Amino acid sequence: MAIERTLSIIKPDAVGKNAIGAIFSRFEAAGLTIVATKMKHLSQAEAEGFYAEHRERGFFNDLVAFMTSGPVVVSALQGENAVLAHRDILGATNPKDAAPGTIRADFAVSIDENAAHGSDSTTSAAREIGYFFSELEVFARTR
Ligand code: IDP
Repeated sequence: MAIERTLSIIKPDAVGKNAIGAIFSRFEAAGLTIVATKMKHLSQAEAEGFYAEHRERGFFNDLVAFMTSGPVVVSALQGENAVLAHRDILGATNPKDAAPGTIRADFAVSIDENAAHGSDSTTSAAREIGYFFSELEVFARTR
């Protein structure tokens, strides 16, 4: 089993529902360790840069507007197979398809406002963690 890191974003809808602690608890219950975290209100340029791969998609402007609509909580999570382990507990992108008990099934109402983001590969994770955190802000914690 590989020890990996992945990026989590608790999106404005879930922050607005006061669900930060509940979602953090799920990370820890799944064996993931929070090794960096901060609350931030993304600027338009930060949100556009983060989602640059989706720039040509029809939902891009709505996604950027949503992600800049309120504060988010960005975190780096570490653990065995962290990328997949995190996406498993997030559930499907569309909460209507998300398995019962997943974060998106429990905290999201629509694909546009789906509670949380998780990196989709170790390559994306490295880029996304570097997008929000300096090396000094990510702690080499072990459990
Ligand atoms: P992911 O967040 O599960 O990795 P992606 O396909 O990378 O899903 O899409 C990024 C984000 O863009 C999604 O989390 C969702 O908020 C939004 N999104 C994706 N597909 C659609 C869509 O068809 N309509 C509206 N928003 C979408």
